[in-house]
Amino acid sequence: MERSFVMVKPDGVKRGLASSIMARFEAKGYRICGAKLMQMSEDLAKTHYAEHKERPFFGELVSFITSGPVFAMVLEGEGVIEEARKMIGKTDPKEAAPGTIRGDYAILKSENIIHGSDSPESAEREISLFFSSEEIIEQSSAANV
Ligand code: 3AN
Repeated sequence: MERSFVMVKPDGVKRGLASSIMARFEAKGYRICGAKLMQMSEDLAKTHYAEHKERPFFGELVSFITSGPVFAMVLEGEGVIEEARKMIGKTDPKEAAPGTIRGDYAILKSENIIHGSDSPESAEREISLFFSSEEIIEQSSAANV
């Protein structure tokens, strides 16, 4: 089953939006198979955002994403990678439609509340960067299911 990596950024966690954001994905029908509050190290931030390392805002991006705890999640369900991106909305919150997470909760591109994997390759890479295999629970094999 398809999986995606989604992360509420420090601005979202500080504003107390982590649970509301997680609730949107659960209400849609995706399973949460991993979730944790964590402080990203500078090394992890640089690896995660490696594709942006030549961009002028790279330094800002790394200091912002390490400025406080993030809430990282692994979501599972059919088509979750593309659909979670639709639920998240455009990178610039000013262009994100109302009803999307960025459209509803954010104003600035540099503080846009949430990250979501943009392809199956990034999903796989990001899940393994942030979660160990023991931290990902197959719900069908959980004791109470
Ligand atoms: P997305 O998160 O929608 O996939 P990307 O991958 O283009 O967007 O950008 C990664 C992150 O870099 C964004 N979430 C945003 O926080 C930040 N970012 C992108 N463009 C800018 C910019 N022009 N100025 C500041 N931060 C930016």
